[in-house]
Amino acid sequence: MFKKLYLLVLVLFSVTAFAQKVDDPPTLGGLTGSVSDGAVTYEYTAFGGTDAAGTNLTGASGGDDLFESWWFFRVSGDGNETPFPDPDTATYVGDTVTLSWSDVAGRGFSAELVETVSDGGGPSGNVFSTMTITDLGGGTTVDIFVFADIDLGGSFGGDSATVSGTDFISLTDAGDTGEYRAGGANATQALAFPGLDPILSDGALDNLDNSGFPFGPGDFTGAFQWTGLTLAPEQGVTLQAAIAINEAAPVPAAPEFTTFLPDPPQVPTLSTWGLIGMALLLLVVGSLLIRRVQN
Ligand SMILES: [Ca+2]
Ligand SMILES: [Ca+2]
Ligand SMILES: [Ca+2]
Repeated sequence: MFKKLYLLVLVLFSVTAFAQKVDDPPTLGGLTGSVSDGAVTYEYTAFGGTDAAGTNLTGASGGDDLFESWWFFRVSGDGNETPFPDPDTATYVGDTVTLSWSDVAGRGFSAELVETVSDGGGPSGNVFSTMTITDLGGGTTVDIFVFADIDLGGSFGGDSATVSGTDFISLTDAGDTGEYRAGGANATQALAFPGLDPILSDGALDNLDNSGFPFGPGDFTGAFQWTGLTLAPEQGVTLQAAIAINEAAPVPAAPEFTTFLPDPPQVPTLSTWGLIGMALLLLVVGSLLIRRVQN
């Protein structure tokens, strides 16, 4: 009897322990991940550390339209551009990925990149990126670059590109079309793979020079540059970019600076009122003394 009871308890305990183990959520490894809307998925497969991140965009054409993409900066006075380091945090919720940096490479500004994937059906789709950079107190003047190695239709070859102004690239490959836009960017460039990633990751100073158009057909890489973004202490600026496949890209806004307000005026404190009171008292006493002298 006791033996049976003991076995029953043992079995129940084992089942409970097993259920606990199965119910535990899987541990998410590292900072990579993916987000989806309908059939379209956007994924960070690897953060580059010293160059662009590995990214995929699938479901908007017959294949993976994106090989790599990333953001780079050059603080005024630097001798080269620097890739944003691996983010401090990365969250993947529904159709939106958010990457954040509390102090980008220790350079005195924070950053948050919010990217949303959208399924346009057909197939078609886009990734819309909003990067906000905020000075941490010392003031910052910086150039920001955004880069993408787009492989339209899932093939790295066969891509042709033209440019409109300095912030709107149009791509074609057979039956597929693409748009790569960066709101209000001051310069752009196209260059065949390995293309602009090594140029923005090396030790030399480079400015995009609007060259490379019309591009291809070939293995397209492209980038945009916002020049001389000047932030007062604790001021921020928001930059937007979009990659669209087989549909028009949502229009990214030009750089938008947060309204910079100096510290609000202080309400007079007790000591201020005290000083005012003392001044009034001195005025009264002074006038009384003058009167006495005159009398
Ligand atoms: Ca292609
Ligand atoms: Ca460079
Ligand atoms: Ca390419």
